[in-house]
Amino acid sequence: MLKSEYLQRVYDQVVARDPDQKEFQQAVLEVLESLDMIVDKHPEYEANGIIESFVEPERVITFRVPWMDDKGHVQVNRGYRVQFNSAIGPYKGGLRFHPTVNLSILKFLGFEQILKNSLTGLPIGGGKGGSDFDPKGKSDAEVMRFCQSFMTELYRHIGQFTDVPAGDIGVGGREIGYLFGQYRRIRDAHEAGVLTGKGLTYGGSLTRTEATGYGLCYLTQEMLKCMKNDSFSGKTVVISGSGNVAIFATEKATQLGGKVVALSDSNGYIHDPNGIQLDVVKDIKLGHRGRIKEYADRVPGSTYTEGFRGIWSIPCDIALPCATQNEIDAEAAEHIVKGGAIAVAEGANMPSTPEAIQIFQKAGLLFAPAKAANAGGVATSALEMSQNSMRYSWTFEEVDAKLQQIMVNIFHNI
Ligand code: NDP
Ligand code: 2IT
Repeated sequence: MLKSEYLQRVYDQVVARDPDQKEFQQAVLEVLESLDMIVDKHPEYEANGIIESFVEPERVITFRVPWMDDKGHVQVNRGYRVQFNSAIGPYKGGLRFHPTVNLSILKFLGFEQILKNSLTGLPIGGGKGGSDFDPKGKSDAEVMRFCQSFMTELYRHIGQFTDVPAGDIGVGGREIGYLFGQYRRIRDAHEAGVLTGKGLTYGGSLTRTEATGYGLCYLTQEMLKCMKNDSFSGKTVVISGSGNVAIFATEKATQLGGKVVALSDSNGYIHDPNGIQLDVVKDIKLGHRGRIKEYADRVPGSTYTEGFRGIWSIPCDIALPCATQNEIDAEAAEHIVKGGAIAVAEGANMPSTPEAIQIFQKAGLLFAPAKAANAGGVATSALEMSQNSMRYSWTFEEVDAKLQQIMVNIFHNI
């Protein structure tokens, strides 16, 4: 129960309107619980219906995405764009291609994106989109045909001043390339600022690929320094996932002196007590889109265990969940606390359940929530938009320095 009768009424309406949207309800409740501490001092919120507006997307678009597979069969997926809030800039947020995608997931992501984007200090509103299309096991040609069909519907709703999508789970450089190519053909214009995460040869920004994982470590580093006069140096780090965020979090945590001992995918996790060899992981994941299991076959002394939740039973000093929502439940959180961790920082969006967060807070761990900790990706997307507007490219070092400063600022703001 919320203390504020106003906030409780807003929350009850969210639940009544969309009773099946559990992830969205979870994300809204988290924010309303924070607002509960201050809302009484702001009668103007209720007087102007501010919170009611805040929890309702400005626009939700759903569309059919037919595409032809390699056998010549027509497949039909569902596409979405949730344009949540454009108060401070064009809608900005990634596209997720994963079979679990539905409106509840995309509304929770779009809702969190509003706050995350505003924390970056850059002029970007919040949105999210995607499809229940599963890129796993599809050929490049199938992914291309899917992306072209997806953009054939999406193009009319986006634009550099309207809505600027990017990547998320299942959407990386390959997909953004196919999407951008189709947008350019339809519009007959090279409007680079319509998508971010682009390739470097056609308007992408250096450091965007690394930005979410690097930014997560920059914020964690500042948190360790300011709250515990400590650092990554000599710390054992467990990172879940083995995609874009996890790989570059591993790279930066290692550069900062940490030892990353575990990574995972949706099937299971690897444990390498000697420290993960990132060149092997990159070869598996970025080289041929393989499974993380392969690492244990290639690196002596490492092991693979089926089931992705088990990764949290490995003792660590710093836990960086970088896979997906609700991956850390109460049981996993208990393991993290018992393992002696001092900090948890969320690279994924909403990876900790409410019960897990309570356990971290009770145990006195440092906890950096996703809206702050993983904002480096979208912040660098906004820097990509700046460069596109200027028709200019900054060096890796210039973008990286701006990213570091943004993450330090975010830490001090929260
Ligand atoms: P990728 O698609 O590159 O990698 C996702 C990783 O998470 C894979 O290892 C995947 O395993 C695993 N994973 C995905 N879904 C599940 C699931 N349901 N259960 C268990 N494991 C799963 O995505 P990203 O690295 O880009 O995204 C990871 C997280 O970070 C997401 O929460 C995303 O929203 C968030 N994020 C991403 C940003 C970005 O810039 N890319 C920015 C900010 C946040 P498998 O290969 O088996 O599916
Ligand atoms: O969750 C996120 O912040 C992202 N997937 C990145 C969004 C973006 O527009 O760069």
